[in-house]
Amino acid sequence: MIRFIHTADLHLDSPFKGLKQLHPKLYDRVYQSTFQAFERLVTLAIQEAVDFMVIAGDIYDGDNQSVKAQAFFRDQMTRLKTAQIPVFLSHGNHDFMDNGTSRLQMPSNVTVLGNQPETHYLNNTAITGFSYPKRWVTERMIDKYPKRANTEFHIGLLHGYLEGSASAEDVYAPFTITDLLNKQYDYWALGHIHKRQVLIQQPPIVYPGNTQGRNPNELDEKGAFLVTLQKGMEPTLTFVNTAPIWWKEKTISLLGIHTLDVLYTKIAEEIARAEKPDQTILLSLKLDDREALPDDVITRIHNGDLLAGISQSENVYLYRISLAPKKERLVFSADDRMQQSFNRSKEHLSHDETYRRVLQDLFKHPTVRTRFADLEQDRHLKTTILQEAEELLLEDIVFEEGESINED
Ligand SMILES: [Mn+2]
Repeated sequence: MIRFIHTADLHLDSPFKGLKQLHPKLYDRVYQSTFQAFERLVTLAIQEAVDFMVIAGDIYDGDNQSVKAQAFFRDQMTRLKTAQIPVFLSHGNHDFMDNGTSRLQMPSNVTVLGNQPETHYLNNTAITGFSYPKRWVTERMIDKYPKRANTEFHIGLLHGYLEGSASAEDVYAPFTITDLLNKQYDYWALGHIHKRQVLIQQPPIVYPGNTQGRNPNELDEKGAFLVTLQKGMEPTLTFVNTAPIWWKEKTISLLGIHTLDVLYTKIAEEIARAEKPDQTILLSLKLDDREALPDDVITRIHNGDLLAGISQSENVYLYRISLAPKKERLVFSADDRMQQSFNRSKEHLSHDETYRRVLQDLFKHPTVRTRFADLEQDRHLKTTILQEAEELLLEDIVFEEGESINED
């Protein structure tokens, strides 16, 4: 049996440039967050006495890694060394390997993978991976990975892009799930895409996501995986939240609210509700169903007066209040029949038969058929697709207040 930590995309010393307008005390907390997240993870590794740690790229945020970040990272590696925990790491597109003259030497428990896929051994485990020698590694590095070693376990480290995924990250060292499965390793420790995803359960193919969200678009819980592999047993993946700062977005309904006073109380309640132990929450509130709100209150939301006047709590900082478009009224008030035909189409599409027909290309795709056999039956997926389709359509046919629907 082996137990290890899989992490990636630490982005130490991210500058959080866009947040300089925050109160200095809060900005400092945000700035320290990438460091603190990793420190928490190292503490956990020591407490859990794991066998080793793997880091799949983007340890540092910048090309020229700050001395501060390197010194911090070395201190953390030394803590692991004292606890006799080896570390295998690769550099990614953000922190690719330069000629080494500007680097601090890591302690002896740390193995830095070279520029071509190479395999290292630790007791019964083989670990294969490579570091980026430059920012742009666009070739299919996966083709250079060896087949499974003759050890009890084989782990692949790969900082790269899953082909076909709709991620914002750039296409570096692309691969497909089939490529990975063909190598017959026991675990794929991926990095690069910041959204946490377990692509396959067995053998686990995993993006752990970054350890700390870096902007308001990185909303999911951030952390790393504690992994146990044992022959003949299901692998165990335990997600550990490491982020001291959590970007959150919440939509609240204002049905029936028509005074500033009630609205203010409602927002204060949401702030109190968002409190979490050991975390600072950066909260964005989206107000839906605001039809009953009078115009003067709307104006105070638009011009920032309300946000500026909210009393912030110690651990929850509300940084944005936005209004959802008044879609239903705006779009359909002009024409009743439009609403009716929209609803009819929606209902039509939600029939199982129609839904399957529309999506048959996806469901019949060979990769989908073999890897996600139940996709067609997945009710949750269907609900999500229908909801998102509706939102996208409404988004497109909405028009601004005061604008005429019959443009001529
Ligand atoms: Mn990254």
